Amino acid sequence: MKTILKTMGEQYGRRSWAEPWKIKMVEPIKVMTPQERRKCLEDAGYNTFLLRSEDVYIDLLTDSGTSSMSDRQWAGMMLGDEAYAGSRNFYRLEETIQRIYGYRYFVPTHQGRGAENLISQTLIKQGDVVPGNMYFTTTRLHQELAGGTFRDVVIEEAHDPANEHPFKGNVDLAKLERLIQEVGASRIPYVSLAGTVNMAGGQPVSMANVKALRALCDRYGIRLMLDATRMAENCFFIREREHGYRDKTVAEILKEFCSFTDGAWMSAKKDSLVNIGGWLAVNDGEVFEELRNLVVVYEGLHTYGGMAGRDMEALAIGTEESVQDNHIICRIGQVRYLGELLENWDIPIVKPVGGHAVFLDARKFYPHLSQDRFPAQTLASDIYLDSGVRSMERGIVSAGRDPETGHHRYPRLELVRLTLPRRVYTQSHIDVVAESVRSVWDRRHEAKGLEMTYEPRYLRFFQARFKPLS
Ligand code: PLI
Repeated sequence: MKTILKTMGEQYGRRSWAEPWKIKMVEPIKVMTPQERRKCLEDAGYNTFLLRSEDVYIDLLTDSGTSSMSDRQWAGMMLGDEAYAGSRNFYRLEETIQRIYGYRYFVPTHQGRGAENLISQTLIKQGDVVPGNMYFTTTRLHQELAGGTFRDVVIEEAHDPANEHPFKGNVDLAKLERLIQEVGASRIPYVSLAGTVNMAGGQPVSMANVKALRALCDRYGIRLMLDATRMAENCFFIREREHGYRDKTVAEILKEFCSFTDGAWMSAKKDSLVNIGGWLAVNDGEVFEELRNLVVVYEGLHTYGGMAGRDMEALAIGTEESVQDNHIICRIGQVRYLGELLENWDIPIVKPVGGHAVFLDARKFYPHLSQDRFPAQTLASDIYLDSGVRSMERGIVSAGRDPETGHHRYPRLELVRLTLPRRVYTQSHIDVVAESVRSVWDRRHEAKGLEMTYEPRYLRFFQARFKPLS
C-alpha cells in the first residue's frame, strides 16, 4: 500500500522520513503491572487527568506544554533577563511574533486561557453571540463568562468522523450569514476562528475559506479573530492540500493566513515548543490599549504577562523553530504514522488524521454504551488499564452542561484523543501505543461504561470522578 508517509517522503525528494533531531538527554519511564495500574486508575476516579504522571508509561494526554525543547532553547533559558519591567527577552519575543505572524501589536500572557480571558473581556458584552468553527473548552467558557453565547458555524462534515473532507475546520459561510441575519451584526463582536480545530480532530482551515470569511466579515463590519494555537500545523495542510501552495514555506503560508485576520490569541504551549507561555496580537490600536491595560490586572506587567524572562526567550526561539519545514513534516508525520497503523487494522478513527493527535471513535468501539455511560471516558480508562498509555476524553464529559438548561450537552463526536507531544517519543513508542489500542479494540464487547460520582462546576473533564458500572 502506498502510504501517506511515503507520499510525504516523495514530496520532499527522499525515500523515507525520520525525525530531524537526535536525543541528548533522556527521562526514564516505568512500566507497571496491570494490578498497579488498576489501583492507580481507581485512585484517580477513572479520570486520566487525575493520574500521577509517574504512574503513566507513554503520556498522550496532551501536546500542551509537553514538548521537548531544543538545545538552543535551553541555552536561551540562561539568557533570561528577570527584570520586572522592560526585560530584553520581551523585546526579542515581541519582534519575533510581529515578524512571523505579521500583527502590529503584541501582549504576552502566561498561557492560552489567560489570553482568552483578556480578549473575551475586551471585545464581548452581555448578550453578544460569538460564532466559531466548533467550540473549544476554555475558549467557549471565557466567551460565556464575558456574557457571550457561542454558536457553532463549522461545516457539517466536521461532525462526521468518517468524512474525509480535506479542510474539515472550514467555516460554513452560509450558516454564518444566516446567524448574522438572525441576531444582527452589532451583537457579533468577532468571529472566533481556530486553526486547526482541536475538538474536530485537529482539522485544518483552508486559505480559500479564511479569504472568503474575511470578505463576509468586511461586508458586515465584524472582526475576525484567530486562535493561532496550532496554526503552523494548519499551514502544513494548506501546503499539502490546497492548489497553489506546494512551493511555499509554512512560514510564508502562516503570514498570508494571518493577514486575513484582525488579531490572534495563542497558547504557545503547543506549536511553539515551550512548556509555558501565551500571547495576544492585534492590529487595532484601541483594542491593543485595552488589552495592554487589562494584562496588568490578570497576568503581570505588559512586558512579561506571567512569563519569566527565560520563558520568553525560549518562546522566541521555539516560535522560529515551529515554522521550520523539516520540523512540521516530522511532527505531522509521526501523528500520521500512528493513524495509519490503526487504520490498517480497521480501528475506527477520525479521518483524515489531523495535526496533533489521532482521535478514536468511541461510539464505534462501544456501540452498546449510551452516551451517558461515557463511552470515551471508558475507552481512555481501558487503554490505560491495558498498557499505561494515557489519553484524553473528548466527548460528553468535555462538552459539559448547557449553562441555561443545566443538562448535559450531547456532542455528536464522542472521541478519545491520543495526542503526540512534539519531539518526545520515537516510532517504537508509537508502535506500543497502536498495539495497546488494538488489544482494547479486540475486547471491546466487554466494556460496561462508567457513572459520574463527582462533577465540578467549570470545565468538569479536568476533575470529574467516575466509577465503573457493572
Ligand atoms: O491550555 P492553554 O490555556 O494554554 O490554552 C487553551 C487552548 C486554547 N485553544 C486551543 C485550540 C487549545 O487547544 C487550548 C488548550 N488545549 C489543551 C490544553 C489541549 O490539551 O488540547
